[in-house]
Amino acid sequence: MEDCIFCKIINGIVPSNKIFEDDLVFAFRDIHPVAPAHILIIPKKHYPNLEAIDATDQPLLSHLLHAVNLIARQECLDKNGYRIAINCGPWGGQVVQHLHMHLLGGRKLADELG
Ligand code: DGP
Repeated sequence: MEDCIFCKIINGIVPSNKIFEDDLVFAFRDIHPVAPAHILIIPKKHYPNLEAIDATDQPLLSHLLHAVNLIARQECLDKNGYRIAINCGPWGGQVVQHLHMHLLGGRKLADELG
């Protein structure tokens, strides 16, 4: 989508610190990290948020979670653990309107989610 910052990152129009890419998924470091490891994992296809996903997209969700596994191992987060968060909509704290997962790790995270 033409005015989406994450689509621009995928297309290389906006620079990013890319750490993983395959045919369906792109991952890069968050510009405002809240943990030593803070990685955004996004589908290359534009979906505004998780509510835009339907039953036909289930293979993509599975693919995104598999990418989490690969990235966690690549970034050495797999042993101590990490957290995945998906903010959805205004009350979920979503700011960028392109579906993304936050992968947080590198320190012990707080017990509370929000
Ligand atoms: P959310 O609140 O879930 O929509 O989180 C959006 C995240 O995206 C936020 O943690 C900051 C990050 N972000 C926004 N713009 C950019 C950017 O241009 N580059 C990078 N690397 N991250 C960005």
